[in-house]
Amino acid sequence: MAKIFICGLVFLLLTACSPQSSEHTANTDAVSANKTSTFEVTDVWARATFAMAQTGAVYLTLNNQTETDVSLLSASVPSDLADEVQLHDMAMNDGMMQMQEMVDGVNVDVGETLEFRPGGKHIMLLGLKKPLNDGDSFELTLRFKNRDELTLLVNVKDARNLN
Ligand SMILES: [Cu+2]
Repeated sequence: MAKIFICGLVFLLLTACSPQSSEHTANTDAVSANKTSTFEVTDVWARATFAMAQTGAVYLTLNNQTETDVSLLSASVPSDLADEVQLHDMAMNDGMMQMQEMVDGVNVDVGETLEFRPGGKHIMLLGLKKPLNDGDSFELTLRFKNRDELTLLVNVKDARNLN
């Protein structure tokens, strides 16, 4: 009887501890200006463009494990890279999928993980001044409502090489 009780206790301890340790690992890997924060921006990349491209797209994942909703208002890149940066989403328009600007920004609710990915939400670079080549990197600054801005390094990847 005593043995069973001990095993049960160990099992409980293990299950109680494992979510915490995996969360800790995720925080360590996260790109974040504020280490105590549990708002994370991960998987930041831009799709490589062809030589004369006028536009580019950046993708990332926003994960809000704070106590308050987070609102991403805008993004910017150095002026020698692009003229303008907009937050875009895809929407049906006259039976066609088209992209449109999210002029009011985008909300990340408490506990939500929001993915910007090809075919969905993306950060659009307009008036691209040079092509984005596989292996390049550049700085992207995100501005939030009620939150410090965040500057991230974006790696350019050839989408054909992605899994
Ligand atoms: Cu777009």
